[in-house]
Amino acid sequence: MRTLNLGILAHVDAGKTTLTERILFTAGVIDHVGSVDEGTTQTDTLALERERGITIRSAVASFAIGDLAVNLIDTPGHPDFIAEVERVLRVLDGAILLVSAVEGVQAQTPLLMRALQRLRVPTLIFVNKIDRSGADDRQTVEAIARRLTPAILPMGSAHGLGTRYADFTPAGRNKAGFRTALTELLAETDEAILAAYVSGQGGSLPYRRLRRLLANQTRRGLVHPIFLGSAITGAGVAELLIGVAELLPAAVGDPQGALSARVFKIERTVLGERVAYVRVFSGTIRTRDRVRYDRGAESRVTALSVFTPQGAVQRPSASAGDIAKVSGLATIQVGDAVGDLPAADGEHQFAAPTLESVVAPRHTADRERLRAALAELAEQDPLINVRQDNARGEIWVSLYGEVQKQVIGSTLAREHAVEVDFLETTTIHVERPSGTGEALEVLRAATHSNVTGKSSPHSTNPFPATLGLRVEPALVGSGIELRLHVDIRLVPLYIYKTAKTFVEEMSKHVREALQEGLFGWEVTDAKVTIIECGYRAPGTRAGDFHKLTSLVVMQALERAGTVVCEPMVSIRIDLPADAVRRVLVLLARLGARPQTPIANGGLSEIEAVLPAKLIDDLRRALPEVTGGEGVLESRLRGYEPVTGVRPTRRRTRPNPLNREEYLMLLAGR
Ligand SMILES: Nc1nc2c(ncn2[C@@H]2O[C@H](COP(=O)(O)OP(=O)(O)OP(=O)(O)O)[C@@H](O)[C@H]2O)c(=O)[nH]1
Ligand SMILES: [Mg+2]
Repeated sequence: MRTLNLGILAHVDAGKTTLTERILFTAGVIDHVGSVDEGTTQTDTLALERERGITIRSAVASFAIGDLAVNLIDTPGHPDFIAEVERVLRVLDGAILLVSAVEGVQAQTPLLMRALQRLRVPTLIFVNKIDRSGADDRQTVEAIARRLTPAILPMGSAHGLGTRYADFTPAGRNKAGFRTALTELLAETDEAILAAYVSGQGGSLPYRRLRRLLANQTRRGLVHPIFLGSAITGAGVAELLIGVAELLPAAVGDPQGALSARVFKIERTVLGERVAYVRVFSGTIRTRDRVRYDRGAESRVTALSVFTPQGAVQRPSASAGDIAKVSGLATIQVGDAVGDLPAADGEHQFAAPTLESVVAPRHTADRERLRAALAELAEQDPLINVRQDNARGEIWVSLYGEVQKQVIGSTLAREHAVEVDFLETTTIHVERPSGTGEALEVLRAATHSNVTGKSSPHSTNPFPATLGLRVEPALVGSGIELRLHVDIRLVPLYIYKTAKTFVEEMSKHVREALQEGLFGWEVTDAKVTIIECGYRAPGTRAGDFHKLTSLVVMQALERAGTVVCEPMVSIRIDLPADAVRRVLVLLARLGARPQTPIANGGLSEIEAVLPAKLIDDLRRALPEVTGGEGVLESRLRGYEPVTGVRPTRRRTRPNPLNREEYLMLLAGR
């Protein structure tokens, strides 16, 4: 049996969970359709999801279409849970992107589409809610063409829109308009079709060949067939499923090959045991196998269940294409690669959280339990980036927004019995080097050993190693890169074996030290070069290079100087033309940089850039100046230097720039 791992993605409330439920019903997996509003669906199973009527965690449900087994992954649409979508994106063979026929393309929709396109995930579009009043198929399809991709093809037509009789009729070979649209779309990317089309022979191309080519190009992520329907009434859903089977690719991968798999979700059982949701790309994973995963870890699989239309069923093994729940991998984390898969490249499809907050237990006696509970939440969602300020006894977490904060609060209370308060939520800034700086710590001269590199009798360097680093600005978005610029003979190969391992280890130390820059913010977009190196063999140990790195890199950074940057958002406001002036005045007052408004009939569109911290002010002020008609969309654009006072963040660890104190603390440990 072939398998397809299929994600459902959309802006919040577009109907993903409802469609999942309807698909399971249509495919015969359930004989009663649950409802989001009543909290009875197959995939919104957390108590919090059921109460709030929103999806928080991704969930898997399986069904079969003929000989095709489909694992459906329902994802959250709320922007606070975008990290969950990111993890799912890496394990998909195909996707359905939902767009509501009433609300149209919404803020998250283009973001999701771009991510799907970047990762070349073959994607069908489903225009949902055609039964709801206000549904408009023409406008929705036009918005998709304009804002998502022009490479689309409606696979039929909707009628009875806005009523519960709304339905979808698929187009076939005899529908002249469809055939022409299909030929034109394929001609965009297929030479032979293009040639036939321009010579006027397009009409004589066999229909079956066109359909085959359509499937081909959809599987390559080049075109996006559109289906229309209603998850509530079921209209168009059977046709969508036929489309899934015809147009999306099944998983490829050799069950006999080397094991490679990825974890996209982690759960804990009631007994506290970690369960990893694993997508197998190649090979087979078996109970009692020892498997390797990231951070050099290896554990034995103690139990395993595979997703099937009957639910997750206990099995001795899972093979290429399967999604399995795997127990026994004690230190596994979400996102980990298992077996031969290269570790995640660290490249993110969506922006990281821009807020952070102190979490405090309501009862001081709960402090330890809170730490443990947050560590558990972090293994499911590392982006919350739990940081501890030991000196002050504070714990910080990074957040996307208010809803995520509430969800973390409720989860801690319910699942861990810890009541917490979130104190002062603030914007996360970053620091970038503003110039170039170098620093050097030289190994103290010793008489009887074998010394490479520089040494000096006057050095106050407490560690038996020499290290010189240069810090300089790098391209925006490039992160931190470490290079080696010394003679290979100066590299302590007796500790690190190869220069590559040395650079990898030093890279970790540099990143760790740059977690807190001159103003306390994480340093990014920096190029760091090792310009001096030396050791005393034997005697110098890996730990010496580790400790020395913080000292040297911070000195170099101090000489380079840094700029503090804040998150900026790009916004787009759709508004009545007569409100344009008032909105421009409002934007100017907020210090936004607007572009020239674009008029479009009686409507206008303004795009602008402004600091993320002002988006709530804008959202609050907009209804008044647009008579309630303004529609605001925003997305994180990147970080830009702050103007005025540079905000600082309290350090949570000793500052290597206070040399005495830093060394005393190290010695004390
Ligand atoms: N009329 C109508 N309502 C729908 C349809 N699909 C979903 N809804 C309603 O829209 C609301 C949101 O549906 P969900 O299925 O929870 O949407 P979702 O995309 O899963 O939402 P999140 O997971 O929170 O992002 C619910 O009240 C559904 O009943 C539809 O086709 N027609
Ligand atoms: Mg949902």
